[in-house]
Amino acid sequence: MDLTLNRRDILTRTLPAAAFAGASLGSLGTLMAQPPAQGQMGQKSIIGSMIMQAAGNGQYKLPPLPYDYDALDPHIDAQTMQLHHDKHHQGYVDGLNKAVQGMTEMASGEIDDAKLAALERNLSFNGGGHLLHTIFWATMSPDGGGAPEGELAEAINAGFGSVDGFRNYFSKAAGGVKGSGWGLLAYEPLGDRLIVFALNEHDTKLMAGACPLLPLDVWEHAYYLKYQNRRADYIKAWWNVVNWKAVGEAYAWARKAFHGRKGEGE
Ligand code: MN3
Repeated sequence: MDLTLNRRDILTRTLPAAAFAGASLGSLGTLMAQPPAQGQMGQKSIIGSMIMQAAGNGQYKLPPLPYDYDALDPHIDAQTMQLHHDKHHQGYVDGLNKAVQGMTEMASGEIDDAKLAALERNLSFNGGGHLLHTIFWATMSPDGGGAPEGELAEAINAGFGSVDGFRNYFSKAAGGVKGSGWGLLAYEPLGDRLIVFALNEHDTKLMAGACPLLPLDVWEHAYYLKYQNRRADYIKAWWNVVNWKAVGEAYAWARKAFHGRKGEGE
């Protein structure tokens, strides 16, 4: 693989990546909620629709689940889904709104170092929590499971050798998180490749610029009612509800955003 970037590459790859850094709610949502070019995918992506509902009128909002609380049973139980979505995710939405309001207020007055550090932390924690949970709900489905197809499958094979290799690696990365965190499959635009990494808590500042495609919440609140301390069993069950179609759409859109026509079907 040729790793040198020429002048055109720097303009076409680096600048959009910098502009997209952090995979903000707005850019990701606007991008994914648009109708696909040339009827390629037929309808709006589920991730795009949910992200578009995750904010409005200058406020962040809790997007409704795209299925019933008990839809993912027996893999994820209804009570966990209800508490996780209605209470935990709502808490991050409220925290994010409070943090951005605090940022505006602090900027117009005296800036206290300790308060600034706390606010920075709240912004990253709640912003990451809101984005990751929104994509988490969208990438699960009662009709999920199976295997990825098409270009996503090709990219997984290229990056991880095989779908089984990817599954194993992702499961180990997510299972090995110390305390609370996430496993994440993301599109990394500079290398035009898929990467998997673990996040502590909701820290999306890691690997800024990578676009989240498939997050798995491994906080205890995501599984403890049903699986108690058996995180590995929860991860194994979660593969049965992964909405690969949604992940494939997100991959196609993210790639197209950074590489234009190149991503459309080479
Ligand atoms: Mn959670």
